[in-house]
Amino acid sequence: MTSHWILGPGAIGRLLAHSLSPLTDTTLIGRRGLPEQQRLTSPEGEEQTKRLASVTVAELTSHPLPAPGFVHITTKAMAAEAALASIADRVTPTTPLVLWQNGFLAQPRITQTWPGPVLCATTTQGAYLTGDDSVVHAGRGPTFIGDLDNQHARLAEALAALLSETGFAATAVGDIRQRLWQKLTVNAAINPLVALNGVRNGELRGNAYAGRVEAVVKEVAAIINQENIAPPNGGEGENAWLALVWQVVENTANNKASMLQDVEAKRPTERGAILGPLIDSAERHGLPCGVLKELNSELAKLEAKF
Ligand code: KPL
Repeated sequence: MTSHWILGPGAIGRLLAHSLSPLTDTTLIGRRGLPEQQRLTSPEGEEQTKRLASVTVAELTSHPLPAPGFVHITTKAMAAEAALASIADRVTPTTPLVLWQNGFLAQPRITQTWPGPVLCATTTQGAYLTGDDSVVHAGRGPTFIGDLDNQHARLAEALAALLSETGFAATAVGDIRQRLWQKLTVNAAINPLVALNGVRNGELRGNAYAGRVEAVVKEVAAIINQENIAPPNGGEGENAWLALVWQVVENTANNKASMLQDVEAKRPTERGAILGPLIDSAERHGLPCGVLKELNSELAKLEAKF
């Protein structure tokens, strides 16, 4: 039985552990210990309590576990590299990694530096924690898995098949870079604005914010074009991106976006992984990015007060 380590027991990490644990040997790894009994509430409201194995990074040193078949990194984007470094000497360097981060920061860096295969996953599964022993699976959504250099299609297919068997619907794809940048575009248009203004996604449709959403999408559409990312749904240019953003705003109108949740909890946001790659790309290509930079510095000021 292939064993899976899940580094970063947040909401997606715990949802993964609940899904994988009947079929595989799964261990959650975090900085602090977790209760053994863990509750999962399904999107239909059904509750199930399971024993999930978990260890701290420190315990891994004193009681080494057999080397895993896969390491999933489910931390926030800016913590992924440090999390990997904290266990790197306890796994063989050819161990496949699966990166579950938002944005496009950790993925290219770890792909360049890790000797083994590095898969990236992008998911629209909705989940949130309600305590140290409880995660709510708020909504089902597809997950796509692939590697940035398209060299590990078989591995991505095997993992997607395993996840799908557990009910965590996943598909192996050959265009994960496109999909990560598409998601990043949507996140850049929604997350900073809702986080700075303390509103739910649907409120962006109002007069107070719609103009700023459009201004962000205008800058991002030009940048993403230079990154050779095709507009979504076979559409063209800025309008296709705007339509996608409004569609997601509509579908998630009642959501508190992840960046708003971070701000409310006074945690650092993922602005570096979401706005950072867009600003870097704009600067490389000599494109305007004043709106993105303004959002980034407003978020930086807010985080400085935490
Ligand atoms: O991905 C999201 C997030 O909250 O990070 C969106 C799509 C904005 C939904 O809330």
